[in-house]
Amino acid sequence: MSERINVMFIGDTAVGKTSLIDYFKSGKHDPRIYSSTIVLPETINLDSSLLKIQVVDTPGQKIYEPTVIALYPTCTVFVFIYDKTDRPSLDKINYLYDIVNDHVHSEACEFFLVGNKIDEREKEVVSRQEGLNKKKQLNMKFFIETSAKTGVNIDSLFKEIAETVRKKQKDKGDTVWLEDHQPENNTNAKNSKCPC
Ligand SMILES: Nc1nc2c(ncn2[C@@H]2O[C@H](COP(=O)(O)OP(=O)(O)O)[C@@H](O)[C@H]2O)c(=O)[nH]1
Ligand SMILES: [Mg+2]
Repeated sequence: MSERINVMFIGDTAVGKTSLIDYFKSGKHDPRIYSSTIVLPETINLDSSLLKIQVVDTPGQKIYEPTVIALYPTCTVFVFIYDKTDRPSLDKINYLYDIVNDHVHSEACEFFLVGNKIDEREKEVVSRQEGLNKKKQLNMKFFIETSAKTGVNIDSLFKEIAETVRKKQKDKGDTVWLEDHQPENNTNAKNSKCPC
């Protein structure tokens, strides 16, 4: 059976986790508050529908921590998100990073860092340099600043996620080709699926 790569969006409450996923899916911002979401498994197609991944959106509230922690070992790509207008949400990244690392084989995982709400220039309290420093400090693979309100850099973020997922699947010899998108004369991809 083909193994799906799970991508977890993780961060404090209201940093914009759900909004980022929603914007990527719909191409627009929905200002409704989603903060009460517990765990929202989202299946989205990436990269011209060639890859399918599962995105696990999570709440930031502490009472849901045990539920979320139980999902960590099922995920391979972790996208840590903070809000550029909220310093405590940046401070929380180290705390979340440590918990994740206690529950996964970190050498098999990839870690991304996202500073969201770049559109809120007047309220900004976390600079781009501080984000870059955090990425370096935690030895993460990728850092980007985004806006789930205006859409800035959302395509770049998901493109990078897609490339990372594709590489992970290739490393596993487990590329998932959707029915309609199998390349012609390429039987390898199909045959490379685990027969079990
Ligand atoms: N200005 C601005 N607001 C945002 C952005 N992303 C999310 N929001 C707002 O922040 C609030 C929390 O967003 P939500 O996606 O529910 O956060 P989550 O709890 O991390 O999933 C909502 O009111 C969103 O409309 C952004 O990039 N810019
Ligand atoms: Mg949410």
